[in-house]
Amino acid sequence: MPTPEGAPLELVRPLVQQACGSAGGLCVLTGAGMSAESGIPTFRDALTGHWARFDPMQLASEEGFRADPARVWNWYAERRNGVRRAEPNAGHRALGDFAARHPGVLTVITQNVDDLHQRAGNLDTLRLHGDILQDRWLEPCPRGARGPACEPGWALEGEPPRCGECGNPLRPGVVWFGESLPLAAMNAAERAVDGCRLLLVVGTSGAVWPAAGLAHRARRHGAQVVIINPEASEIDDQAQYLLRGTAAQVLPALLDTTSPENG
Ligand code: BV8
Repeated sequence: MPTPEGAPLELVRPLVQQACGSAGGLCVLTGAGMSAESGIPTFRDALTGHWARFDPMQLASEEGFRADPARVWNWYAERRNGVRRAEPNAGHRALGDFAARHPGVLTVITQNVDDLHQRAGNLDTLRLHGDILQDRWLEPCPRGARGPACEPGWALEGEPPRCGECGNPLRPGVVWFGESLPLAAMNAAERAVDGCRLLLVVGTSGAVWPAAGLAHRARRHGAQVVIINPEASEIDDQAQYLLRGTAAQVLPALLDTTSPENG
């Protein structure tokens, strides 16, 4: 497959083969572009139609939620329905199949809040920005101080649903801008890129930190970095190879040829 910019696949396939030779040899960092061919708009494209008037950073922030809880709740409700309707694409499936053929070799790290990697078989995907299908209370549950906290499922209907006892609203279980990432996932992601031989960066603009810094970190630890994206990204300078194609096109072509015996 010709890649107008950067190396043809033929130059990158041997790197995948080499990475198959060691535990944790291959890391994949994905962004919204990974799910675009599953019909989930990328973060920048998520603002279509009614939402085009809003700034994503504003909607995906505690400040934005407090300013207009119903508006933010409904934006997430629309995105959730999109995730439930979506199916993993050939890119997700190639990663799931690879993990099955090469146990212990692959670590998938995602910025995405959908569950398509898990549905494609990568159940141990490290989720840096949370899960859009999970809810949690905005404030810590006051009951929690002296006993079991209220279950999010007990919330009374509403936009957003609220605790019938104290009015505490539910919020989506995602990481909003200005909020720190889940420590366990971020530490595991850093350990994974420190120890890998090859990092594939798929479908991210590289604009959001600290996730984007994982490419720099992998490079600093001697890994080869390959970017798969039809467009230029803000971290192209970290890559030895740029593959100008889509996730569902390039990942099967890159991964489906690797077999356990030639690992
Ligand atoms: C934090 C969940 C600590 C919510 C998300 C350092 C420098 C500058 C800024 C900062 C910095 N450190 C921190 C910041 C601030 C901020 C940040 O990065 N701002 C940027 C935007 C300037 N970071 C934070 O706030 C982070 N937290 O730092 O905490 C802290 C805590 C307290 C006080 C101080 C510090 C939290 C960041 C996480 C925010 N939550 N998501 C939700 O989804 O609603 S981020 C969200 O946006 C997504 O999860 C994703 O990560 C990101 C979007 O980026 P991409 O995934 O790359 O998607 P995008 O649409 O941009 O691009 C799509 C790409 O795909 C394109 O390149 C396109 O060409 C390509 N593509 C399209 N189709 C395809 C394709 N590729 C392949 N195949 C295709 N078919």
